Amino acid sequence: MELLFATRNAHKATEVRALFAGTDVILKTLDDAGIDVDPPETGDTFVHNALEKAHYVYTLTGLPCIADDSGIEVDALGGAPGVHSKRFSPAETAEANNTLLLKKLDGVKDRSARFRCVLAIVGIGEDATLDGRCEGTIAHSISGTAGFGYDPLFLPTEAPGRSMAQLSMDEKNTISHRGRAFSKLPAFLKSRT
Ligand code: ITT
Repeated sequence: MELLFATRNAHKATEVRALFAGTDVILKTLDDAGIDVDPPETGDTFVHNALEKAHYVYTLTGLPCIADDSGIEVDALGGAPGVHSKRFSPAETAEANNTLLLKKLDGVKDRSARFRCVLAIVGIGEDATLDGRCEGTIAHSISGTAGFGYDPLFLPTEAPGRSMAQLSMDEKNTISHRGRAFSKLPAFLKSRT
């Protein structure tokens, strides 16, 4: 089955491609399809934004579409940055976002956090969402160079002593919010075809 992945984030696309390599789920990104749009995300929840992105591209193309809305929730910040993870700092770069997060947690003891991902599927029967999460804590400094975004600051509970940015892509996909949400996709597709 071919699905159009409504993302402009090359890191997400690389991770998800690795998950489906050698399977019959064929993913095309917007770039692959030559579609030059940036799907809107105007809501306050991952579910709203994931469905909004998938709908936007489905309306343009009529092709079955999926979209991922994801982010990091920090308990001591009341769940922020959450859906605003990408635009947490004014500069909107990973480096500036991580610096701001460290600043906001300066002197804070409770550093518990989680990554969340909602995967929306539009155009295969009723709209649907699948989700995944990964629990951990925010480190006191960055480490590692793999991955993207907040990975260098995130210490997954399931990978003691390493940040998400110190895991291989396969290791990240096994425990990550995105890996968990997308690993539910084959069974979902089977149930709809
Ligand atoms: P698309 O909407 O085009 O898919 P995006 O980067 O705008 O790409 P989101 O709105 O879902 O995606 O925001 C995701 C942000 O959350 C991302 O930019 C990172 O800051 C953070 N994030 C999500 N997943 C992450 C991961 O696996 N590792 C590190 N940071 C992540």
